[in-house]
Amino acid sequence: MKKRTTIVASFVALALPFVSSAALIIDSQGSGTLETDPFPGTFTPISATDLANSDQATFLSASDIDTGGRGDTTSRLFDGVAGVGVGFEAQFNTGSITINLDTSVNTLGYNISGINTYAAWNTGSGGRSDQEYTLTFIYMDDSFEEITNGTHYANTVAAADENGEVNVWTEVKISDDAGMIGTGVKSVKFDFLTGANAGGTATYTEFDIVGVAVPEPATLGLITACGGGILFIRRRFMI
Ligand SMILES: [Ca+2]
Ligand SMILES: [Ca+2]
Repeated sequence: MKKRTTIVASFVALALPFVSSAALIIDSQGSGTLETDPFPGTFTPISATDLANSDQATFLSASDIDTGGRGDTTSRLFDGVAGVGVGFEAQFNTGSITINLDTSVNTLGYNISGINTYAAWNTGSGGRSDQEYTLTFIYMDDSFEEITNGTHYANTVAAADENGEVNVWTEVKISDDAGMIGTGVKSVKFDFLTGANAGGTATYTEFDIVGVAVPEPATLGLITACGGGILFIRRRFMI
């Protein structure tokens, strides 16, 4: 009996690093009221090198763009900069957008570890920084999975003369305690629910998709071969 207990304990100890509880973490990182200091460095910074930044080889396109009647300003989601004011805003009155990653080279898709969304609005135009959306991953085999949906940041403090919402900017960081939200991803889709915002409009300023390409089998083989070579050398010299 004792031996069995020991074996089980050893198994658990060995298995622990690989245990995946796969619990999604939605971190409403913060918000602020100052137009002059949006997204301070104490929060996760806007990235200009994430998978969805438009000048990266990993970014393919944005498709199925539906801004709900607003003009198409969606290129501002992928330019690596964020700020407050109409020059930074990508506006949606509900609608959706699909962000496609380039799989011509990375044919197995991408392992996604983080989705960071940033919203900001000009105080002169009303409260539009609540973040409400459904996030869906589309995988290499064309299957899809809803990752999360609902209100991810809601202003709760009313302020006079600002359409009842006080925050100028909000920041939401989505991750998973298993490390990866999804593997083999080729596209990321957002469907917007902007009912709580002034005028039913949400003004986002950047969407960052954080992750790495899934290693190709040839790469894995090389790593295995290198590992085998090191083992051979160690054994050789130990003998
Ligand atoms: Ca970016
Ligand atoms: Ca931007």
